[in-house]
Amino acid sequence: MNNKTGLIIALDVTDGNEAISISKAVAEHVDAIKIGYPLVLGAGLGIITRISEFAPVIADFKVADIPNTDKLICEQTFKAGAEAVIVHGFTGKDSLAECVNTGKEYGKDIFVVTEMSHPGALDFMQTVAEALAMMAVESGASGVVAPATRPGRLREIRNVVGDLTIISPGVGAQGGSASDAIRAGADYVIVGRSIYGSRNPGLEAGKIADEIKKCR
Ligand code: NUP
Repeated sequence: MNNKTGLIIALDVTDGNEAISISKAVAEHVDAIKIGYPLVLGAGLGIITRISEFAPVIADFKVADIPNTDKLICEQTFKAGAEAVIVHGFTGKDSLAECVNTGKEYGKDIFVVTEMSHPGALDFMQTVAEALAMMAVESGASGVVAPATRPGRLREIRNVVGDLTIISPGVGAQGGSASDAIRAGADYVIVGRSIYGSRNPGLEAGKIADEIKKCR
């Protein structure tokens, strides 16, 4: 993933053709297209291969199982053409190590969730977020996911992970701002509904890419 615009679209539509047309419209403004269960359950795993024509695909599968199952999930996702998989860290060191090793076998990236961006993350995740971030560093993962909705927490997670890549969701529909997240230490912001739910996704993506450019 080349950091040109600092923007990743979260493409949570469920129709394959709509996903392709939005991918085309936003391609020049994004560094990656993040897809997840909504799109893959709606359109099939092959949608990863189709979307890869427009930008590198990050598969947000929040993998969270025993090591062997994690490996099988990551393998299938990389074989479909994903450049990166998002995994959970709370399953522990052995599960995370299996994901990271599978990523290395395929020459692909693993991103580890730390503190999520929604309010419910305060119930359990916030208390262990720094430990998860530290484990991500020690595991050799490529980066972490940290919340744009809490720039203060994003900064604290940046302090733990050093120069590891941070991708940061929660901009727009969840209330976070792209510039605040970048200033707090995010390398990339992830934006979903504000782009794919707008009348003109290409225009909206361009505006957010401009905002990021100005504060870098
Ligand atoms: O902590 C997280 N918060 C979050 O919103 C971790 C995530 N992976 N996401 C994902 O980012 C979420 O599943 C969705 O795909 C995207 C944010 O979308 P939106 O709120 O901009 O529509």
